[in-house]
Amino acid sequence: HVTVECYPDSFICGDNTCLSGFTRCNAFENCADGSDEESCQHNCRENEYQCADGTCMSKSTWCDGIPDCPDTSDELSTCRNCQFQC
Ligand SMILES: [Ca+2]
Ligand SMILES: [Ca+2]
Repeated sequence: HVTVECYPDSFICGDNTCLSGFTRCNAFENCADGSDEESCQHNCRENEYQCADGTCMSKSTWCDGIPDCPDTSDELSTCRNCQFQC
């Protein structure tokens, strides 16, 4: 297993991947196992992600190229999937 250097503010995924602290509870699964979003105080349903401002948005609106969150946080760099165009 690779030892990853973790900073004090890092979040460690269930698979020991180290992520920057800001990836935790940003309503996007950054860990391969999604553990960074598991113990968050989300009030959203299972099929929803949470915008940075707390608004719940359906996962289908995430990274679809159209800003749906009031703060457009559904279309930030966390959109790692090339769902439509790369
Ligand atoms: Ca996350
Ligand atoms: Ca969107």
